[in-house]
Amino acid sequence: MIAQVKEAYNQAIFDTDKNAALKVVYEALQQGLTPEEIVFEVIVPSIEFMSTSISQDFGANLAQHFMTAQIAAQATEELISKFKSPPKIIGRMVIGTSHGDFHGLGKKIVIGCLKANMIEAVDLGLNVTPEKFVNETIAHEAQVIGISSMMMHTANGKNGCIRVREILKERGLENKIKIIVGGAPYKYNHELYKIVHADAWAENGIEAGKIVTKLISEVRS
Ligand code: B12
Repeated sequence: MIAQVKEAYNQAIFDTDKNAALKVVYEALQQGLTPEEIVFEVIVPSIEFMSTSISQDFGANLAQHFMTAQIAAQATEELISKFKSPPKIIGRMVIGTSHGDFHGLGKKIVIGCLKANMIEAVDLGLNVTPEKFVNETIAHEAQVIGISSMMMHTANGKNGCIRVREILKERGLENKIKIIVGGAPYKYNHELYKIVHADAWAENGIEAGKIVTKLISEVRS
């Protein structure tokens, strides 16, 4: 049965049909699949599946990528409350776009993928100052700061990651909080994350889920 559920769910995602995808999830529950099975055997694999099989055409790609993450986030949130034993949330990350940057789509996708990886994501929104990144990380007791930048000057400018790193140093928080960056400029220059003094970068939401999991375990060890 799980194979049919997977197929129906992936088809709905491919059609960017959120209602159809959620209907598949609810029907699967009624047919006796557990919430755990649906999250870990249908929803999470579908994120991987879509990332490798969707069209290379930018417009279609964006819509499918976006919907995959949004539906995954919504369905996962609803199903988590039905888990037999509460799932282990492995850690927390605050995420926002850097100061001066109003490109928010990539960030939303990353948040969806983090949630499906049992990482709490606190969305700080757009145009976030370095001070706010650090203050909110402390307030939410997060282990990781995620900074999304879609323009070169918001990635390597002095109001972005570089300043966030300086503030962490000034406050003696360097070993307690890790920084991960992402967005178009980092795709063009894979070494840019080092230049802006981040700990890591990720090319997409799926990679972000894996790398943030690793960063959280480094902070906690
Ligand atoms: C859509 C778009 C817009 C929309 C944004 C809508 C919105 N609500 O987000 C609008 C129309 C508002 C816009 C405005 C502008 N834009 Co614009 N925009 C784009 C465009 C076409 C796509 C961006 C996008 O959404 N991509 C889709 C998402 C899914 O991909 P993504 O963001 O890369 O995210 C993925 C990864 O990068 C990664 N990721 C992203 N963030 C993070 C964060 C972390 C922590 C991690 C780990 C991973 C990660 O995971 C994501 C999911 O897989 C790009 C071109 C491009 N191809 O990138 C130009 C682009 C980014 N824009 C550009 C420009 C110049 C502008 C404007 C200045 C235009 C103008 N003259 O007004 C303004 C700037 C506004 C501002 N101050 O921010 C330039 C930047 C050039 C540069 N080198 O600096 C680009 C590259 C276009 C170009 N080739 O010239 N834009």
